[in-house]
Amino acid sequence: MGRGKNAASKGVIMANITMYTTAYCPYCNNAERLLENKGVTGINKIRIDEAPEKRMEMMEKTGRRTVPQIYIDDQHIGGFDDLRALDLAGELDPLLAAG
Ligand SMILES: N[C@@H](CCC(=O)N[C@@H](CS)C(=O)NCC(=O)O)C(=O)O
Repeated sequence: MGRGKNAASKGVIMANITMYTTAYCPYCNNAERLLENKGVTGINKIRIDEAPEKRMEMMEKTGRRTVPQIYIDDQHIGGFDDLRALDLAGELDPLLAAG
C-alpha cells in the first residue's frame, strides 16, 4: 500500500474541496497530489492568474496572498503546509470524510 493510502482513501470522500490556484504552482501540485492520494477527485479549482477578481476575492476571504488556498467545504485550511500539518496531526481524514 503506497504512501498516503490511509483511512480517507479507503472511505468515501464526502467533502467538497475548493482550491485557489495558478497555472505554475508547485505548492498547488503538492496539495493536489496529497488530496488525490486520499481519494479526492474533482477539486474545484479557481485560477486566480486567469481572473484578477478571484485573486482579490481570495485575499479578502483568506487574508493571504499565496496559492494554494484550500477550502474543505466552508472551512479555510490555508496552503499546502497547513494541509500537510493537518494530515500529520490526523485531522485531515475526518474532515474529508465529513462532507
Ligand atoms: N507556505 C505556502 C507557500 C505557498 C507559495 O509560496 N506559493 C507560491 C506559488 S507555488 C506563491 O503563491 N508565490 C507568490 C508569492 O509568494 O507572492 C504553502 O505551503 O502553501
